[in-house]
This record gives sequence, structure tokens and C-alpha cells, in this order.
Amino acid sequence: MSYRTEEVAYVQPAQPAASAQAAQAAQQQRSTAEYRALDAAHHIHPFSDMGSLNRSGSRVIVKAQGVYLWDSDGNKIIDGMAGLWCVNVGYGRKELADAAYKQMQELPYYNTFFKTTHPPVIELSALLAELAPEPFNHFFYCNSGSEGNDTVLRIVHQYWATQGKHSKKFVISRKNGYHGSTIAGGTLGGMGYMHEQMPSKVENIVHIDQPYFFGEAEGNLTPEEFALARAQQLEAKILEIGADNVAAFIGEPFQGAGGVIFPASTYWPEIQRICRKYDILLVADEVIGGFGRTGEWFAHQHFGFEPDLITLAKGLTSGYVPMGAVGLHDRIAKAIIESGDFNHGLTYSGHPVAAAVALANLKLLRDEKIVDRVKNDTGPYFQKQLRETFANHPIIGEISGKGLVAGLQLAQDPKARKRFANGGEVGTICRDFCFNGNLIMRATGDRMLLSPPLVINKLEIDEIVSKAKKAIDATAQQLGVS
Ligand code: PXG
Repeated sequence: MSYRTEEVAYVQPAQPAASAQAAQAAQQQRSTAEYRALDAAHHIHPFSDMGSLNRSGSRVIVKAQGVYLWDSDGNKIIDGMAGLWCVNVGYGRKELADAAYKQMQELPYYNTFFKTTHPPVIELSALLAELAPEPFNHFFYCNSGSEGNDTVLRIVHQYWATQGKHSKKFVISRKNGYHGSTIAGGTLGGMGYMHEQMPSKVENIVHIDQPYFFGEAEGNLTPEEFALARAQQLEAKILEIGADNVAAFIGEPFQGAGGVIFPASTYWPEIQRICRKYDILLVADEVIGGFGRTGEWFAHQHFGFEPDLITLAKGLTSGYVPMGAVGLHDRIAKAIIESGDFNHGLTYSGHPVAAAVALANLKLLRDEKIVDRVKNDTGPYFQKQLRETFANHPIIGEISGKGLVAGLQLAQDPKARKRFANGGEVGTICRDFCFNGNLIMRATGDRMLLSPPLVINKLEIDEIVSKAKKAIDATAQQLGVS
């Protein structure tokens, strides 16, 4: 996450045609200037330097359809990030709105604490069990990915208690991993700047290095050798702490916010081997990778490993309403079910409206074969277009990704794998060119990230790729490279 140090100078976009402006004005209650002034007066944004943002002004997004957003000045923007990696079915799906409307009239809220349940959460759980890999048949609900990972810690702890292994308390994760912004999520994540701002951290969480080949491989290691070495750090860490003290390892199958870092094929099998050898639970944080992003329903299926727990959020509801979940492998579920009270829950665990929307969303992903299309059609096309367009580009060092997610590494010397000094500066320049060209492309340091809605078609992919090319060319030109 690099919002903290970024300053987006808001550049006044070209004025839209008079009729578009009039239509926009008719829908809007306030002018852009009024919205900005009120926003600056009363709203604290997440991960933002508010002083700087209030001086430059936020872009006000007023509506969306398909893969497009519109701002309060009538600009049409193509969303290369599916919101924040979440709007998998695209914007404006009436089926989801209808599901929420119907559920709100029928049963807007009831809890699932005191021996009660309700149809939407029952149906959702059954459908998730059908869509998830075979051993995942039980789900616990929350409202976000962060809460999902907090829940993971609780389940892991309870599981080892049921096994009589009370000393298994440590959880190992990775530097530059992202697992959310609550205290537990932030501690699990490996973002130093987040750790610095926490009043205290969750105990017994330690980090190993990430499998970031382009930025961190030294010497002549191949990507496979490097990934293996990074996975073996897990073994070294376990031996250092003592296997009897280690409860779990958690990782995103590919790091999302950390820069769409795809480890080589040697990484996850080795992580799994080590976890099994030392009897350590393996947790896949599928908050970004889940629900079709790589062309598989879950990203761990792409990498070919079998976790014990999976964290879900974002694509679960395509972001239409908040919902998170944790999926439990049968083995873990059995232990939790037989362990007496599980003392954890949230007012909105299994919220009926969120569950109804999730159900409608998953049915769209399944019945419209959206995930299949990502795997066999749009995903391969997206990856091919990116790789062809940026082959031998003077500032592109690497393109990572699969399906409809990609990371483009900006580099000073691509062949020598030399990154720019002052990491993040060039990414910010490029991100601003995208922003002004009405493309949403996220920057993490000097990696440019794309993760469009999964319903994107080939024409829209072409538009993203050509806008990205323009922005990256403009960045190179500003740096005096061509
Ligand atoms: N795990 C992963 C892998 C995530 O990407 C979370 C957990 C936390 O989810 P919630 O719902 O609590 O935010 C995330 C969230 C970004 C960005 O700019 C990424 C996330 C959130 C906000 C911004 O890339 N990922």
C-alpha cells in the first residue's frame, strides 16, 4: 500500500459535452466543488494524507456500469482495479440489487448467535461448499477480510487447543504481505509503515521474506531456485522458534497489495511440504485471489496446494455489500465443531442481506460461466496483450500475473533487474498519467497493478492496455528514457 506517501495532484479534466454535463447535473445534488469542500470538511479517508488530499481535492465518483465509472464532472473512467480488487461481476448488476431489496423486505436482519439461523446464510454456505474445493464444507462469516484473518487466528488457536498442543502459538507470515488493517490483520501483514502506527501488535507473529524475484533475487538464481530458497526460510524460522511453538503459516497465494507478486511454481509445494512436516496449519488468504481472479475459483488451486483455512471477502459479494468469511477444511471444522463453545462472533456474522447478495453474486459467477471465461478466454487474452505490448519496453522489467490480474514492474534497467532509486516515485508519476487518462491503475511502489472486473470483454481489455501503454510511455518520456 503506498497511498501514504502519494500525492495525487488533481488535474481538472477536459470539460464534457454540454448535454452530458446537463444530464450529470440533473442527477447530482451538488457541484464537484461543493462535494469536495464538504468531503474535505468532514471525511477522513483511509490510507491517506488528508492535509495533502484536502488541498488537491478528491475525485468524486458518482456512478458505475460494467467496467466503467463516472465522476462528478461527467468523465468516463475505465476501472482497471475492479474497485479495490472486488467488483468481480462488474458494476450495475440488477440481480444483486434485487436480492438485497427482496431480502431487506423479508428479513433485513437477524443474528446467528443464539441457536438461530436463516435461509440466506444456509443457502450461501451450501453453495460455497459446492464451489470450493472438496474438503471445504464449513464457513464462518464476518464483514471484511481483516475480520476474516482475525477469525483465522481464533480458529487456529482453538484448533491446537483441541489437539492438546497449547504451546503452538506462533503464526508466521511474510514481509510485504497484506492481511488487513485491524490490529490482527495489520500485524499479520508485513507492511512496516503500518506496524509503526500501531499502539501495540498482536503477540507471537513473525515474518519471513517474500518471494519477490525481480526486486530481491541476488546472483544468478533462477526464479524457481529463488522461490525455493524463500520457501525454505519458513523451515529455518520454524526450527528457530521450535515446531512445537508454531501454529500456522499464512500467505496470499499471490501478493495483491504488495505488487501482484506471483511466486515461481516451486514456492507453494515447498511451503506445503514444510507445513506438513512440522504439523503447522497452512492458511491461504484468498481475499483477492478468491472467486475467479486467476481463472480458478480460488488462487491456491492455480498454485496447486491445499490449505487448511481460507480467508474470503471482496469477490464474495463483488463488493456490493461488505462480507467476509473463513472456509475450514473438514479436518479443522470437525475439531472446532467438537470443541465446545467457540467464543467469537460479530453482530453481523452471516448478515442476511449480505448473504443474499453473496448468493446472487456467486450464482452469476457460476451460471454465466464468468470464471470459466477468465480461465479460457479473457484471461489468456489479457496476459498476451500485456506481454506483447510491453515486450522490450525500456522501463518495463517484468509482467506478472495470470487470468485477470497483472503487475507491471517499472524499472530503470529492465534487463539488469535494476529498480528505480526512491522506490514509488516513478510509480506515482505513472499512476497520475493513468488517472488523467481516465484509467484506474494502482501503483504499489514502482509496480503498476491491474485487476479489472471479471466480466471485462476483449475490446475493454484493449482499451485498458492501450491506456496503460500511453501512461507508461509518458512516464518514460518524462524520465527522459525512450
Ligand atoms: N487480505 C488480503 C489479501 C487483502 O488484499 C485484506 C485481507 C483485508 O480485507 P478488508 O476487507 O478488511 O480490507 C485485504 C484487503 C490496495 C488495497 O490498495 C488492498 C486491500 C484493501 C484496501 C486496499 O491494494 N486488500
